[in-house]
Amino acid sequence: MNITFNERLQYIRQEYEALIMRTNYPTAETNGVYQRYVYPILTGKHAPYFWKYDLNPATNPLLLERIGVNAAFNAGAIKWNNKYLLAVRVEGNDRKSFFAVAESPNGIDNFRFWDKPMHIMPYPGQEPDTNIYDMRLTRHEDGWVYGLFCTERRDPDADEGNQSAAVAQCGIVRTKDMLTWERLPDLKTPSPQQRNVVLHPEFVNGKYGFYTRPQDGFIEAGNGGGIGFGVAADITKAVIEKEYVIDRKVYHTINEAKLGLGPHPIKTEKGWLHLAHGVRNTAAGLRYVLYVFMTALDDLTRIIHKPAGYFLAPEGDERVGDVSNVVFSNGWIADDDGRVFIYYASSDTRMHVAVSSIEQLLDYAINTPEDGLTSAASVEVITKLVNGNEAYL
Ligand code: M1P
Repeated sequence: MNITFNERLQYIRQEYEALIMRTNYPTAETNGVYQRYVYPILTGKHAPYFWKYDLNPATNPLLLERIGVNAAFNAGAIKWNNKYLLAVRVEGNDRKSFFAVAESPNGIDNFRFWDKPMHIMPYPGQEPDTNIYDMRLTRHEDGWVYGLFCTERRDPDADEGNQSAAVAQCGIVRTKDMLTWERLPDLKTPSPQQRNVVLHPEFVNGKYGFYTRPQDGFIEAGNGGGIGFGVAADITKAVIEKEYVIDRKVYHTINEAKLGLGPHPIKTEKGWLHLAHGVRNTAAGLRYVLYVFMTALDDLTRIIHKPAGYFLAPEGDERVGDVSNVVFSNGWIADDDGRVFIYYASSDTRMHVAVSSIEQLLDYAINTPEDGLTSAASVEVITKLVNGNEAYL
């Protein structure tokens, strides 16, 4: 049977609308700290069909897909005019990433991409970006919303035969309406490579505070592998003279290979709440998990609480994708009612949400035992808990 152009178009539209409008449900199981949801909130299939198909029957009579969208992941997040917005890393079949805003009325489902992706222009006089990804959104007290992202260019010192060596640095854009973005010069730091750079939402002694991730090589952390912090006097030509590593790699932990901050921290009365990713190496490759820590209100470089191990690790279907065994987060939203929407990606392929609250996250961060760094110390912590529980068994 021959399907006509119009029948096929109707089918494509229906499938797209059904996917966008699908209701999401909490999973049956929860650890009490956060609630996962059954369906991913965004995938490559959520990209509008009119980004992919030429809908003109004269130029595309067979209605073939012209531009493929491979994945939608690693999204920055912000609440804007009562809507939950994600600045999503969308990756085409051509491996190029770009940003596109998706909007939801409730933070959990019905995420719909705005009609066109964000068009990030190169900064005049600066080498154009080859690839851009992983935007962190910060509503700064100076009145702008900033988007800090990774800009990647081929390593100019690489041999002709090496077409994968890259230099990663931090690109900066800002907006007042989420529609038009002003490009600023890339951040300058003492480190040869930067990814996972995050802008602190408040001034720090009158300067802009940046969480950085100094790194020696594009993949390998080398000696620089930790979450750093530094300040710049002027964000329109931001230069950090000195980075202080505030959380570093530690042997036989979830972040022994490298680590990086996720979204900007949330201010609470007990300290700044941070979400970060930790990476370790395994026989199956790198494993990325999320962890939580807190820093002091009077000293952004002082960690006051750090629960042992991971907060959230890839589970079930999340474990498989383009880069398997990865969860990554660069966006969360602290809502007015105390809920916290944690947006995380799995395996560099799709986006999910987990819902928690400031109360739950503080309880988790403050009362989860810290890592004793040995098996014996872990057993001592469990034994203490069991002994205390005897009266309740
Ligand atoms: O593939 C996993 C992640 O790898 C990088 O993270 P990091 O810089 O910490 O190694 C990033 O490219 C990130 O986008 C990706 O999800």
